[in-house]
Amino acid sequence: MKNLTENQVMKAYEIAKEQYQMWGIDTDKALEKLKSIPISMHCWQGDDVGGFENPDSGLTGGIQATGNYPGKARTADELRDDLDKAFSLIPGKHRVNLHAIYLENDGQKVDRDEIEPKHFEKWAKWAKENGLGLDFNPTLFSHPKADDGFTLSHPNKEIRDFWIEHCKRARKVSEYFGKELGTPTVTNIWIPDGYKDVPVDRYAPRQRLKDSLDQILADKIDSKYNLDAVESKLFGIGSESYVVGSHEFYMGYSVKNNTLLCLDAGHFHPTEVISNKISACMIYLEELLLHVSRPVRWDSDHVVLLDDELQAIAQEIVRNEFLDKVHIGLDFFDASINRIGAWVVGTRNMIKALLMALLEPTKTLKQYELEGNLTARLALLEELKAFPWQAVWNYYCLQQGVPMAAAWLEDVKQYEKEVLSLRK
Ligand code: RNT
Ligand code: ZN
Repeated sequence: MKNLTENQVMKAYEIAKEQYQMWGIDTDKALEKLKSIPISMHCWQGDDVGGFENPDSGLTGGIQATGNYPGKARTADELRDDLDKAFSLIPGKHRVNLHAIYLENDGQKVDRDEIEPKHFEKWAKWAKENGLGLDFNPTLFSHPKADDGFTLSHPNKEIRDFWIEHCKRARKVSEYFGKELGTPTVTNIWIPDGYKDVPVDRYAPRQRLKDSLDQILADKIDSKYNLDAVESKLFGIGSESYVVGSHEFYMGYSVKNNTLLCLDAGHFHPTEVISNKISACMIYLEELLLHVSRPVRWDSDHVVLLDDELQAIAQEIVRNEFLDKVHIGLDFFDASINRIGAWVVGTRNMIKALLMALLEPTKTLKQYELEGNLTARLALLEELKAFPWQAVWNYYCLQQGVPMAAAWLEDVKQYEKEVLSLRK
């Protein structure tokens, strides 16, 4: 594969820069801004949401990674190597989103209600060395105590208490990360709780969930170190008829308790989009967490494409100046392709979408809209689709020292040959 030369990229950038200037856009400023936006890259694309708690435990909780592409990470060291590789192909400085099942237990059995910061020391050390922030999730699935589909809303108090303890400890791990790394860790609670078939009592499980969350959040942690988020869902495999933690449930909970709300792109009806929810939620909430994902007919967690919805998500964040308030996390897991390739495609797409939004003459567009000049609004939005944002993107990659255009694919192929293919 032939790649662009530095000279070609510089020439194209100069022309693009002038073209954007005509609309009052400073491309250098846009790139300065872009550099400061962290994407929280989810570790679980690297091993199909397996984790290292127990090599034999399978993924449960109504989510599914399909495919058996060879070379998935089998240990935390391998996963960190793979993340390093992926980050070497992605421009900017970012974050890693961990789950509690990614602990390092040195061969000891450490149950979920026993996790401690010490089980995540290597992650913190690695993140510090690499200038990465960390985010965290208690894991309320893939465990015998979640096998009947209920955790924090379980009718049995003992089981609820087990999961409450797990979540409390997860927040302590987050606090530890936040202190170590000097950037707050977002702790996101997602539970699989729900019924396959039509329930009789929809209210009591929600009362129990509220009570459990209240207990978890009762331990106050400085927001310098930890921010709490709650993630809603519409349905899952095995919870088709009823999900306890629905959107209305968590929207109410987050507003009342001043937590973040997590909007996952795959957790709504197929024609609903989270891009249209951001501004509505931000009227009532201080901050949001996004799980940028791509549902294909269902909550399938495909690698995100640079499609209309991804661009709309980025536009909503940029146009409304929510960059400091909307935490951008990714959530997809495709086991049918090279997992590093999946990270690189999805994360680069998120960054591209943000770049396109930063290169928009938003002021002019808003002015047209206010004046009722909807023809001009439509015309300019359409013209922008053919603006040379990709010249700015290639220049950004050059500036950040990562491969331009599709050249990263060579690195992934090489890594597959030298590292991944040796994992049997
Ligand atoms: C599941 C949720 C949740 C998980 C991760 C692994 O439907 O989207 O965020 O994907 O926690
Ligand atoms: Zn999610």
